[in-house]
Amino acid sequence: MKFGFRLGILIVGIVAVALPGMASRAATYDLSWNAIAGGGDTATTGGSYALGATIGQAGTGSSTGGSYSFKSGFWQVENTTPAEGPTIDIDGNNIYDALTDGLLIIRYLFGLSGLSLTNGAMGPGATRLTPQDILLRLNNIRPILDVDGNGQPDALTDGLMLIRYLFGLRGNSVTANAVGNGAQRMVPMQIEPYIQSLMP
Ligand SMILES: [Ca+2]
Ligand SMILES: [Ca+2]
Repeated sequence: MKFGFRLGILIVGIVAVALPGMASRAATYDLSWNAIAGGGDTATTGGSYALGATIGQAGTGSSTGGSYSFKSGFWQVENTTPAEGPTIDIDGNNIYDALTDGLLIIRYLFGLSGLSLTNGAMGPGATRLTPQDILLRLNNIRPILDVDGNGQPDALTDGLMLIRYLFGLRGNSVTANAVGNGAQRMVPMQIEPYIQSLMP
């Protein structure tokens, strides 16, 4: 009898526990992806909730050809990674700056690598974050660092002119005692447009 009483309590307990669970299952939300024809919205908000809906997504994705890419679909996000083109934005923050990009270039041309290359020289919002990323970037653009065009990127000529220009100096203040032997670009009116072309 005592056992039966306890069993009865146990069954009641299970039912009591089960009922709320059944109720919550009835209110379960279906957040699986659905796509039907006729409209779409990337975000409908209410309170702290946001709901996205879309249609006709059969052809979403990225298509590339050569240096061009095309993104299809409502929710395709533009790639904000800076272009890998030949610029002197070394840390990839879309800013050209003497004490970050310029310093990285000078250190690189002096042969530094690792933290000796990057310490204290990464700008706010940098997208190339590791010494390896920075070194790869510099290796990739090394030929354009030959500002005077003598065939050799060099710290105390090309690097110096680059960092001077990035500091805002112009004219002879950029080129003084910084043009290498055999230079193809020697005077400010040749050097300045060249450096400016590396800062699109
Ligand atoms: Ca930069
Ligand atoms: Ca040079």
